[in-house]
Amino acid sequence: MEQKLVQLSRTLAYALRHDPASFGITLDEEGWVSVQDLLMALHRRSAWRNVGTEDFAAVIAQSDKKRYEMRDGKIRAYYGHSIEQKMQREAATPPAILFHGTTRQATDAIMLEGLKAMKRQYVHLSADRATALQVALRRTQRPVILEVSALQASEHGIHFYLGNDMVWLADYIPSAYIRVEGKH
Ligand code: HQG
Repeated sequence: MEQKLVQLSRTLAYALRHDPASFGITLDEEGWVSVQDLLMALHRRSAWRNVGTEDFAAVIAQSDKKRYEMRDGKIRAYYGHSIEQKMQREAATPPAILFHGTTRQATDAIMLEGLKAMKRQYVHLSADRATALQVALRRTQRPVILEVSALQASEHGIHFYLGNDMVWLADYIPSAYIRVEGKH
């Protein structure tokens, strides 16, 4: 993806996940904002004076991950939010196993106190091992993959939510449902 689109994707993350107020926009309860409002907000910044809907579409089409969704004149982030106002996500029954890629240090804490959302609104889980590995490699060269007994946790009352088709969300996962799967 060309550098300008990488920068735009980062800017969208700030606007749609972390700090919409600094762009003068407000997200609705599911994280949506109108494309027109977002464009007007970006046009006030010199770097994005000429940005258009087609650039959002290019970010979405060319990214390695499905981070943003645009439809019916609105745009939102699928996951990753850290703002105080908690985004309502659709609850869903998860598959038997979900994965979480992390560091060795975090694993020690996670096996004691469970998986926490930390700075984000939700714990992020991966639908497959390869995706979890990618997530972990952002932080460490020695990833640990955790296997989460998601369906069982869900049957015991832990809520799971849809992010995109590779990312699942949860409020908190107790360590009883987590197994250290493999060290790479
Ligand atoms: C760890 C990226 C200590 C957790 C990725 C993780 C993902 C604990 C870190 C998405 C803990 C939080 C989210 C505990 C959890 N004690 N550490 N009890 N519980 N942790 O970035 O899952 O590229 O908020 O293991 O690909 O790494 O931005 O979560 O290491 O999909 O689109 O605390 O963000 O997507 O880190 O990543 P994060 P994450 P994007």
